[in-house]
Formats: sequence, C-alpha cells, structure tokens
Amino acid sequence: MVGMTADGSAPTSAARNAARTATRESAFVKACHREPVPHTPVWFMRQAGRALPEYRALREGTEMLQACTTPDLVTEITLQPVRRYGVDAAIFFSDIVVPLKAIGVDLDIVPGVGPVVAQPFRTEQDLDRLPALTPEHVPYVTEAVQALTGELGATPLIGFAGAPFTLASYLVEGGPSKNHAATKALMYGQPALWSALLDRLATITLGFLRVQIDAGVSAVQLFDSWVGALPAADYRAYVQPHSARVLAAVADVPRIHFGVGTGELLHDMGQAGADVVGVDWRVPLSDAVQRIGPGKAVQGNLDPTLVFAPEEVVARKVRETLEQGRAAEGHVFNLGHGVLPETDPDALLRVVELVHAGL
Ligand code: 1CP
Repeated sequence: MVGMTADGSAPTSAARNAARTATRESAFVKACHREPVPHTPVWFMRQAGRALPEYRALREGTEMLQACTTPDLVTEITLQPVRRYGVDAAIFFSDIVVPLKAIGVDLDIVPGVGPVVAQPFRTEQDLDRLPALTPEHVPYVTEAVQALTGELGATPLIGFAGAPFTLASYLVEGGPSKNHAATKALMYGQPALWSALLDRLATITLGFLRVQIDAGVSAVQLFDSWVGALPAADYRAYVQPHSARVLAAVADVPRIHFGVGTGELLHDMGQAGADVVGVDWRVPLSDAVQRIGPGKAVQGNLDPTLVFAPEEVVARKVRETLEQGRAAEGHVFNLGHGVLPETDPDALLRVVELVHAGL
C-alpha cells in the first residue's frame, strides 16, 4: 500500500494533494499562515470524546486502543464534533501513545487513568524496544485519514503526535505523573541516555506525523503537554533540539506546538519551529504574543473550566480572548487545554457561535 509507484511518488499523493487544495482557503489554514480571515477559526482540543453522548454510545464495549486502530470508528468519532459544533477543523482521533503501541511497546490506556506502560524505560538496553515507525506499523491511520479527508471536503483535518519529552515521561514514569520526577532524574543524571531516548522518540513521532501528512492531513499539532515542568534553560538544553528535528521534518504543512503551563517557554517553543504556538489559559494572549515574538500565529486560550460558568461570563471571556488575539499575526481560537469530560456540549456550541460572530 505504501510502496513507491514507477515515477517515484507515493500512491497516496493524488488524494493528499486534493485534500490539501480543498482546505487551503479555509479560515483555519489561513490563520495558521497569518493571512486575513473571514472569521476567527475555532476548534477544541479533545473535541472528540466523553463530553459527547454520541461518542460515549459509540465507544461502549470498545477499549480505547481498539477504537484507535479501527478506521470506521476513528472516522466516525472524528466527525462527530464537526457535525455538532460546526468547528473550523477536525482533529484526528487517536492518542499520543498509539505510535508506541504500534512499534511494540507493551502499554494500555486504562479508563480513568491514561496510558500505562508495562515495563518502564530504565537502561540503554531499553532503546532496542524503540525502533523507527514505518507506515506498515499503522495502516489503520492511513486508511482513516484518507476516509476522513474525503468526508470533510473543505474542512481541514489536523494530525497530531506527542512530542519527545511528553512521550518520554509516560515511558520513564510508566504512566501519568504529577512531578515527572523519574523523567527529570534520567534527564539530569544520565544526559547521554536521555538524549538517545529523545532521539528515538523524535524519529517515531516524525514517522507518525509523516504517515498522517502523506495520507492528507492539512496541519499537525505537536503536543508537549507536560514540558511546562522544565525551566527555559533546561528546555533549550535537553528538549528543544529534538522537538526542532520533528518540526523541521514536517514543514510542508502548518505546525502547531502546544504544552500546558508553558508561559516561561512560549518563545523557545516557537523557536523550535512552530508556525502556531498554542497557549494555555494562564497567560493572556496579548502577553503571549509579546513573549513569542513576530512571525508566529497563536492558538488558544479559554480556560476549559470556564464553560461551566454562567453564559454571560463565558460570552465576556470569549470576547476578551478574541480581542487579545488581535495582537497576533494570526489567531486560532481554542481552549487552553482539552475539553473536560463533564462539559455541556451546548456550552461549547455557544462558544463556536460567539467566535464566528466576532466582537
Ligand atoms: O477511554 C477513553 O475515552 C480514554 C480517554 C482518552 C481519549 C478520548 C484518552 C486517554 N485519549 C483520548 C483521545 C485523545 N488523546 C485525543 C483525541 C482527539 C481530540 O482532541 O478530539 C488527543 C488529541 C489525545 C492526545 C493526548 N493523550 C495527550 C495530549 C493532549 C493533552 O491532553 O495534553 C496526552 C497527554 C495524552 C495521554 C492521555 N491519554 C488518555 C488520557 C486520559 C491521557 C492523559 C493522562 C495524564 O493525565 O497523563
């Protein structure tokens, strides 16, 4: 399926180019390119998921990783929030640990917990368990992306992957972690092994993004969710070169780079090679724009808990966020982190309507 044709081009390239052309004039892609837009585009991190009753119904009896490897389910779950909210982009339904599972790492996504790794990463020998990812490892991704771009037409599909630091945290800790203590102990204590680990993870991550791009996604988001645990100097020394290698390898589509609690890292994350820097809710967008500097768009940053507040408060905060976003060369409206499972979908629908109506 992924071999080369006689003229040396990948057989997926015609469909990929058609999808890219269909979405080029969308508000989302234009905002990523810092071009004028008819309205501020909006989508939500974790827009597919437990907040939607139709998602809960579809997922019933199917485990998370099973769902992620079943193209029909991936396609339907990805489309659900686009239908319901009329958002300006879809995000491919998967998880940051899917590529690790695909190359053979023994892990599971435990309901109510998150990714759990059977044998955490400890020594140099563990590097052997992290081979490069090829398209043959994830045929269900190629299949689902192709089906989705056909269904979505002019609505862009965002591909994504976990950045090397955040993936390393799950591998080293063995599961979700608050302080990332074992991860940091490895990073500061065995810098050569750390660098080798992040190099392997960068190769896996860019392989996973490349599969999605070659199948037709219009943009990618690199999630470094937990890198806000580091001071800027250590981010630059231990993490940024690896994230930069990933981002440089996918420069043929707009690249969004996001993490939580990254107020001190925004400039350096932009310099890692992002076109769009994702901002969490702790930093006002107008300040974020100053920190990031010129030549970048921004994405964010309504507090995901804010949609539990009264309607008029939500409306005011949406307007504030839009206003602050005007300081940026391009603004993609989003939450400051993922949709919480308890969120009322109607509250998100109202946010989309407010963003599209503008000030
Ligand atoms: O059974 C379930 O429904 C499990 C819940 C769930 C879902 C719906 C998990 C487990 N992952 C997902 C899907 C998912 N994961 C998406 C869906 C696409 C969309 O946005 O609509 C995305 C983008 C992710 C990416 C992801 N997974 C990140 C980065 C984004 C972020 O939230 O910062 C991270 C850190 C993960 C790990 C993960 N997977 C699942 C959970 C509960 C977690 C977090 C665990 C932790 O706190 O460390």
